[in-house]
Amino acid sequence: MQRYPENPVITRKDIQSRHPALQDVSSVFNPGGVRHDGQFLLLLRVQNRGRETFFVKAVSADGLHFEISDLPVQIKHLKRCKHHVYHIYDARITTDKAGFYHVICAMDTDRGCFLGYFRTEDFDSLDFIGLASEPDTRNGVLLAGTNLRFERPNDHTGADGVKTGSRIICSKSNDMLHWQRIAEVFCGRAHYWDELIGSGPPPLLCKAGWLHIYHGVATHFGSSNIYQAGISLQDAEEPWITLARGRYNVLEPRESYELIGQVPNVIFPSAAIPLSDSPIIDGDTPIYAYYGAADTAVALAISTPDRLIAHARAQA
Ligand code: BMA
Repeated sequence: MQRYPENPVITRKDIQSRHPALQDVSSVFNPGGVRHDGQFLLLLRVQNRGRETFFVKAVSADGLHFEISDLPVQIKHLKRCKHHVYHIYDARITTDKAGFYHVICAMDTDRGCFLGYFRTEDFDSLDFIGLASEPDTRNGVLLAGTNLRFERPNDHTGADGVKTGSRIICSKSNDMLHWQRIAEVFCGRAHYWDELIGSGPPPLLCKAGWLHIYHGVATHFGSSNIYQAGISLQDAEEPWITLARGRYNVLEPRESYELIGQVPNVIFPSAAIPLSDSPIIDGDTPIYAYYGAADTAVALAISTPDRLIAHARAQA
């Protein structure tokens, strides 16, 4: 993946809002993203100095220069959630043929972290449809056009007490709310770059299969975990089958905006927008991958399915 030389593409200084809670914010990171009306659209995770979380919409014609809304995205019908909600964050977005968008977010509640399911047509507001996972689940990504998703149970507790996970699971649903886990996709590889794992952006269907960008965490360094991005290729028909998985990461923290910030050493890919509206993406189509850098800013790296899949297949 090639970093955009003028990274980061969005920083806290770009959040100029009319909303009283969004003055002089602390950070903007881990965006969801999709093509919308021929433009790049990002749903930014913005945190203020109260460490409260908001979504803010950003749109761009070229994927490099964004126009950012001056009001946060409204969350509608949140009363449908019976638990007390602290934070809604890390949106993953897919398009629907019916003309609306599916948005799956992590939701921190007084009963644990769930996946929440939202719908929208315009990203000015998100309709909360319901909690859509077992407790302690994050990184839910739909495989567009199927009734499948990947999710990551938080069944691993780190030395710092933080719940995380080392297995990506494929699950199935007929109503988007009730999901049945059907197969394990793959596990973390102890001692290497991807000990803990979670899906990044929703996988993209290419001729060779589903191109899956995921994050891997190396935990065996004394003072800090290292979050990196890597690639796997999943079978087009049975996406829980892994056809190839990169031995190396494709993006690791090296630049100062990735090394220094609220959480140092973090690359957290969360949106991958192809420069194509085709349901099956050609191998040479540019893919714009947006990621949270050090939980502080939004950065961009660009590649193509051919290059990423070649990386996943190369084992030496
Ligand atoms: C993960 C999530 C992400 C965050 C990342 C790095 O567990 O909490 O939202 O970006 O850690 O801190």
